[in-house]
Amino acid sequence: MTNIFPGLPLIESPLFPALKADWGLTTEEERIANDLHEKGYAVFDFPDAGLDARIERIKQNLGPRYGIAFDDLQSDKTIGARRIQDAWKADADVRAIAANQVVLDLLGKLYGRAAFPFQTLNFPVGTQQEAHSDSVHFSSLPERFMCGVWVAMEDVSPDAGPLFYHSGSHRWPIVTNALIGRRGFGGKLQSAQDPYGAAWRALCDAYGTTEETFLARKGQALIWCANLLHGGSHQNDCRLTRWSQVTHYYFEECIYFTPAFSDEALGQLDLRDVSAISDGRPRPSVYVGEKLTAHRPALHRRSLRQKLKRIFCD
Ligand SMILES: O=C(O)CCC(=O)C(=O)O
Ligand SMILES: [Fe+2]
Repeated sequence: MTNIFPGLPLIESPLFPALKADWGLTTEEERIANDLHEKGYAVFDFPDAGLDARIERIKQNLGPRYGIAFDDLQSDKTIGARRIQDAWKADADVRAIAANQVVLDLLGKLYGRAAFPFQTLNFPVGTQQEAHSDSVHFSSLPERFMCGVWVAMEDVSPDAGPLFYHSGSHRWPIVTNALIGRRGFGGKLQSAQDPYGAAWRALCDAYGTTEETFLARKGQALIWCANLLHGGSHQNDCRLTRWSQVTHYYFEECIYFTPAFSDEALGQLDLRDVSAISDGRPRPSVYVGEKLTAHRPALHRRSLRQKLKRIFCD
């Protein structure tokens, strides 16, 4: 069957039930596809026989950088840095998890475009972040060609601030500046999520959903769709760890930008310079087969100063 909507990820297309018959999915891949379509997330066992050894090496390598007394079982683990961004640059195991070929092939099948990883985050504890959608940070045109893959690096206790999500929220309106009546282009924010919290809470109230937590086993992974509301629950026991890695993926042949600092209708896009972790090559923004050039006046690339500032907000 021809896909009349190439501008939608296959798993988010209204034609999904008819289209998936042609993909040659295994039973497990079809379960993952169905879960993403219906719930906006899917859980699977991370496909890497060497994962346990990688996890141990990552903990050894990154552990000292968090400023946390991991060896003292009674110490507060939530003090200090709670995340390291883009550790893949110096850690081959973080990179291998991000660039896992089975995951890349799976995402490519599910979305109908080749996937590439562009950012990693490594957490030793829960983030305790409120419900949010990553789409204010990283979006694409056409929209929704972004996803996160969260990997549990230990069994997660209910008291360790597990990941939570609102099932089905990927189908809710995408909260953009236009939706909440603000201008974003050229602005500055302490956190790129700040302007949108009330809107996300209003949507949760309106749709009447509650948070579902993911009590993951070590080695389990969860894919979230671009617009799925998710966050980190309150950590009841500050002595616990909750080691995890999140890799964010984009898909080929899109425009890549930060909606929090864009006004799309005016052509004012805060474009992202993205490169694929898997092959190190840049992925310039492309719109329906045409590469965007930097000199277009309405388009804006971040200055170095803005980039440095944003590292702490993304
Ligand atoms: O691990 C968590 O608590 C959430 C992480 C998250 O929201 C993200 O990386 O996008
Ligand atoms: Fe997130």
